Amino acid sequence: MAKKDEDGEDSGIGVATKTRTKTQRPSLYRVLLLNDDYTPMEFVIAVLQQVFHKSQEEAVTITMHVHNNGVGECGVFPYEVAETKVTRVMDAARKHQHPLQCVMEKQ
Ligand code: TYC
Repeated sequence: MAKKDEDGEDSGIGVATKTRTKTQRPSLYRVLLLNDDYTPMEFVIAVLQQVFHKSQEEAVTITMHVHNNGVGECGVFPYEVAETKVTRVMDAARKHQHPLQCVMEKQ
């Protein structure tokens, strides 16, 4: 409660009661696709569209980037979302017997 001065006006003196609660932002993880010599381009493009909601054009750009550079980013997500996407990619790759690898790393 703020002190009132003799005239009953707020003196501006008081006890600070606000606590600064540190906001905990979730850690973010990059999801990366790794290149290999066997997974068909079309499969990688389809995965990027279905799992990462990329447009055809974005998916092609990322696929070519991975093909040319060995690794590329599909997106950045909170831990559990990143984990689910990695699992979806790896399950699809296994199902179609492609060696495609997808990993996550703390940003
Ligand atoms: N290098 C593969 C090929 O030539 C294509 C490919 C692209 C594979 C991206 C994996 O993450 C990958 N068929």
